[in-house]
Amino acid sequence: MAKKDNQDYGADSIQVLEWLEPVRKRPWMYIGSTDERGLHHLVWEIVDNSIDEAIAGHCDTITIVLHADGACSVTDNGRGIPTGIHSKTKVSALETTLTVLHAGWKFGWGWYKVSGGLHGVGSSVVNALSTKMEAWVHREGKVFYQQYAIGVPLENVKEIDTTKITGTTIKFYPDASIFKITTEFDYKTIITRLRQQAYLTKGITIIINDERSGKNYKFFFEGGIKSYVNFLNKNDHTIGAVFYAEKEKNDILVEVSLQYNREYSNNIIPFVNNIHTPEGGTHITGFRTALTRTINKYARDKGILKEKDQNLTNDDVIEGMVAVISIKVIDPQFEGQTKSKLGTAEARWAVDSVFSEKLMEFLEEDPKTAKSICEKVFLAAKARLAARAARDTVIRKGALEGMTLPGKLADCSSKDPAVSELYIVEGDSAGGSAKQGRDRETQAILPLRGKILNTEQARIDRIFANEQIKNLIIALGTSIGETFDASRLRYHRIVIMTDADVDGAHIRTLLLTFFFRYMKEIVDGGYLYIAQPPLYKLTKGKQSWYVFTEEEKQAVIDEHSITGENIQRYKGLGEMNPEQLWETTMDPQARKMYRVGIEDAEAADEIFKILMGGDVPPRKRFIQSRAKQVKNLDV
Ligand code: 0RA
Repeated sequence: MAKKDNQDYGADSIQVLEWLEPVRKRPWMYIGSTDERGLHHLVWEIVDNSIDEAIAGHCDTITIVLHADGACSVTDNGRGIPTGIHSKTKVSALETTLTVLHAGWKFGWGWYKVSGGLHGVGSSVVNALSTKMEAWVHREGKVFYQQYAIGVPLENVKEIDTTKITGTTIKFYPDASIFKITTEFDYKTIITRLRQQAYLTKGITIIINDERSGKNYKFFFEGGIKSYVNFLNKNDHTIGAVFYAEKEKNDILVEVSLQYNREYSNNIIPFVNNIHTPEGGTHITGFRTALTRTINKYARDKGILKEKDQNLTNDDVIEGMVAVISIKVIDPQFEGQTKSKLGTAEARWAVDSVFSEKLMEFLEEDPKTAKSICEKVFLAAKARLAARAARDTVIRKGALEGMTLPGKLADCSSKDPAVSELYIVEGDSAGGSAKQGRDRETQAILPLRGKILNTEQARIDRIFANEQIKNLIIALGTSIGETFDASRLRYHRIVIMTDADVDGAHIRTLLLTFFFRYMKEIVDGGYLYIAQPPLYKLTKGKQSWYVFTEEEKQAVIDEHSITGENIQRYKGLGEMNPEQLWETTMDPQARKMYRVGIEDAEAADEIFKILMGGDVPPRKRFIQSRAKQVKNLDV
């Protein structure tokens, strides 16, 4: 217990304020941003400390409460943050944790003390960005309590009660002057993240109570990442049993689970110390090489792959695979654009060794699954060879004709990709209006007739043979697949412009699927947009208004007392003349556009699969239950 009296806080506060100011002045340096994402980062920061306590084996239940007054609290049944005086800071360890920047790191608490996300800044930053924080620690038969305002303790740690349990509760109120966009926690965001964390920490129970809405959720997955693979595969026709292995090698704990399905895409999700690493890294390299080598070896040993046959490639063996790779490593090194790529060299060899050994055992012990997997990957290899031939034809054709641009394309005169825009327009008539209305210098128009191929269901060889897709690939200039080259992209703004009706939505989804599956770099690079044509034109005398939503329409009608006959509904882009199309949808000064991004690639993948996959019942269910959200996919 801190034995100081309250007067001492004068000196302490000054020390505290020294680091508080930079954190409050530049919060994004510590939590990435101050939008909704940054706000939720506060929750992850606090929850991750409890997860660390669970990974260390001292805690099995974590409860998150979203309070009606705007606070969030996180309770665990771990050992409780120590409350004794810390030798370095001369105040209690509890106070140190919550008021000294990077205290968790500096004092080396626990070797997995890295699950704190990629920022891993610690609880003190959450405290600094909260108007109020409170801590309760159950430990040594007592309940200790301390409260803080904007990172500064208001009093000493005090004993307020006796107790029979141990654990920690941290409650905080995000500061609205920092989180200007919103301070409201999103239930769904929190559920999604905590579900993932629950899968990654076998045997943990995570409870979320939303006192604002009365909703609550409880996660407990006995199987850990094996349950995760089952969950990810729930909408697909699976092939064979689920593989699962866990083993430690050279101080690196390796956990892998996988199962094949009948889809053509793969979904491989890697984690390091419970941190999602979308950019991959050494652990993924180890996984891929071990997978390819082991399956080739098995197929050769069993005589399925003949001497004359070529080896299966990595692409062949990952087609239709759902896998979760989770490793725990001391002091991981991260690299890459977003610091989400693992650089630790030892991880490659640990994953390779554990995974290849266990996978071979699995194939030997379950010959039925092994047979189904072999059939699946052989089919993939066959399709790859067919696709290569088809693609070579496309590329050769392009090359022979000097990369001749498709006749349907009305190109812009600028050759500078940075200012050039490609409008992909539904239908020839809207395409005609767009061609007339556009800015010829910077805007190119590619009309697409009818529905393009459903790329989720189609095999890659057939996709390349599709005329519409071929035109699009040639217009973009990047080529596709192994020869994809983002630096050859001819337009840095690619705008999907479809009607505001069901057919338009379908074509848009097809195009999005195509970009997600085959040109993900274009989405990741922020080059893909969706045009927003107006729904109505309202007129009164000489004045007119274009409105984009029903709400906007009502507001204008109310404000200007507009009558029925002065309301024009646009059913399709084709109904607008070139001037109107320019004014409302293409003029950079006036238009509305949404940039397509994948906040959550897995969620997008899921939606695409449900919407576009071969399995009808889940799609029907999805559309019926979430017709509203499907519309939001547009943004
Ligand atoms: C270091 C040492 C001990 C507990 C913790 C950290 C701890 C931290 C947090 C943060 C949230 N919940 C937590 N639970 C525990 C205790 C060491 C001991 O008792 O010997």
